Amino acid sequence: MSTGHVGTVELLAGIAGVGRDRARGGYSRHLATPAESDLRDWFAEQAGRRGLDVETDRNGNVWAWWGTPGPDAVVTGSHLDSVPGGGAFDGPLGVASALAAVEDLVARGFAPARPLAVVVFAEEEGGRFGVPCLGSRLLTGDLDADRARGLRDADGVSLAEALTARGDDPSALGPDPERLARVGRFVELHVEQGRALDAPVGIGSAVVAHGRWRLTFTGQGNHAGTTALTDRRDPMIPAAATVLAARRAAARVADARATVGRLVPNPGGTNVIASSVDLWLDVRIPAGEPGPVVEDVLGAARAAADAEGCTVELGRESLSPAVAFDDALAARLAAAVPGAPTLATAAGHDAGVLAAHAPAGMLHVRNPTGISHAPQEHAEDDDVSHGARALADVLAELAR
Ligand code: HGY
Ligand code: MN
Ligand code: MN
Repeated sequence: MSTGHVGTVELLAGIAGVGRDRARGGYSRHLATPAESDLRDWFAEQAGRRGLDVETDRNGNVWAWWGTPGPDAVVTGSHLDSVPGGGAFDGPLGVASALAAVEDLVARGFAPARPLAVVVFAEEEGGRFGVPCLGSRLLTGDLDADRARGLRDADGVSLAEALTARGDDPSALGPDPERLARVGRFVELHVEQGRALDAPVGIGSAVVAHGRWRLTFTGQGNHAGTTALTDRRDPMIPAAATVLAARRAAARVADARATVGRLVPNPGGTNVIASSVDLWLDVRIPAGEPGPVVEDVLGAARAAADAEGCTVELGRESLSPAVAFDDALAARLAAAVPGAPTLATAAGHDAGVLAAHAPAGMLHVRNPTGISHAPQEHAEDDDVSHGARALADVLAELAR
């Protein structure tokens, strides 16, 4: 057990140097990389210092138990991986706050009446293998293990190969109903990722429907100088049209968001007409489903591809239905955190995956910049400490 109370701010400072991305700025902390390995080691050490028993499940999620693992457990936690060039708080704030909350409860002399655990879910962002909430979806069975094993990163390395390289057994991936059955309630604390929260802490009410689609445009690779415009089948042209079509399609639906943040030409030479271009479409719909917006974008993509003599293929990488968090749990969170406003989020979370399997809820901590998935993501020390105390109060309420 640690001697002094190490709060969330200090815990986050302890990992501030892990996974920095000098090229992009911010952090790039992805599954089965040295940065993630360092973060898992950090978590195991900090959890052990607080008297928690640490175990890693078949899907690479790390669980730190206060008491014997068992049914009706109160579970909190988040993720430690990031998007490429991400901020310091998305994920780690929830994990560090959970560790600080446990220490706070110990300092208060609290003894949980039921098992309590802090969990770190693997690859929540899908930053390396493309499917968000990889660890929690494998745990719940919402992601097929064979499909997961075959996911490939930007270098063509499969998840199975990456796990094998770090000494894990990819054949173990798959649903873990016994472990999932232990989760009585799950509460995730997370930095707010927009401008919706003007109080230190808010209570999550919902996660909007969202999904990711991959479009592959294929044309004819050729020389940028010797190929006349009339002889070209340049896949970059319909790809560019699709980026603009995504914005137009979203603008036609109330509060919808459609984004192309990743576009990869092949082979990617400055003096080379691409032979193919992959782009990824991220769609978020506060009311309804992403389908109509995706169809709108696909129609524009197909027309632009035809006009350029190219083909286009669409593949869905992930689809997360809208989630409304458990009302009874939200009411208990509100009682434990008096005066906290409630807010929905257009960001996906492991809590959204767990919500279909056990009562789940969220606490959000104010982000004064309103920016996330970028180095400017921020939370003030006072709000961070306020969030950790609120989480401790919530855990005391749920585990009493
Ligand atoms: O993409 C998201 O909404 C989350 O940050 N994974
Ligand atoms: Mn994120
Ligand atoms: Mn997150």
